[in-house]
Amino acid sequence: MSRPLVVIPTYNERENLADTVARVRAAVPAASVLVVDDSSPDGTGDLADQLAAGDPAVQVLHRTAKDGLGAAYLEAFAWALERGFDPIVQLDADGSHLPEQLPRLLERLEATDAAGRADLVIGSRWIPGGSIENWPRHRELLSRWGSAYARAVLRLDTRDATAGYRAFRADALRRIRLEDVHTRGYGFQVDMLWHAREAGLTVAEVPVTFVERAHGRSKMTPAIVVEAMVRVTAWGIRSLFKRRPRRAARSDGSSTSSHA
Ligand SMILES: Nc1nc2c(ncn2[C@@H]2O[C@H](COP(=O)(O)OP(=O)(O)OP(=O)(O)O)[C@@H](O)[C@H]2O)c(=O)[nH]1
Ligand SMILES: [Mg+2]
Repeated sequence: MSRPLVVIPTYNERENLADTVARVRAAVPAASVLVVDDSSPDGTGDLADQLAAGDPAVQVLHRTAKDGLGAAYLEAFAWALERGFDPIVQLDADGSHLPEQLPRLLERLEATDAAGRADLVIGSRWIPGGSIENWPRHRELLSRWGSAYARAVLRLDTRDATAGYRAFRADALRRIRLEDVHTRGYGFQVDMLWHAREAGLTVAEVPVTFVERAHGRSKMTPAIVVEAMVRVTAWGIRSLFKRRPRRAARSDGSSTSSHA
């Protein structure tokens, strides 16, 4: 893991992008940055091109239309894997994920000591030491409730199941069936976690401070929340059927149980 790539998806983040990219480069100078812009009307894509022109470690993927966070990340993952980057980090452009805390995620990903090897490290708000700053109460409740619901329905161990600050080993991303990840909005984070579990990956959490954006607007919409809820519920129902033990008759009259 010697070629870290930080993927920053953007939609109308002109006021935030330059600061976020500069802070990532300062926090982890070895890390390259890939900005994935969905043709932001505010010119974020042009700004990203200017940043790339001034720093060979910054590159830009321009997408033709706003197609959701999940679709942007999937294209970026394919791009990164093709080019041999490892590890691959997800980080919001809006300042909510502190670049200064990135070494914390990367160190945990590299640890092979008593803490155990992790395939995916999540920057978590909801474990001891994690926190939020200036987040409206309704957003905190939505996030906590969303995490609790996903944890219960999908039987996940992760405390912050909707967190978007993540670092993946490249080989772990290759083991996930990315072609089966279809969630466009923020449910993408849960979708990836669900597929990571299905792939047998080890997930670790480290505490982070999540800071409410100072500039620009959230892209969160009721449709995105509904998409996540409907999908999590459907996966939960599907997994109930999948996990039911199947009885297979043997010729000696006994039977075995297996889990799909
Ligand atoms: N490329 C791309 N990026 C997106 C899209 N939607 C959101 N983003 C980016 O994804 C990151 C997270 O989006 P935010 O709007 O901050 O969503 P959030 O952090 O869940 O919500 P807030 O707490 O309200 O900010 C930001 O960097 C956005 O610019 C999209 O459709 N395409
Ligand atoms: Mg945000």
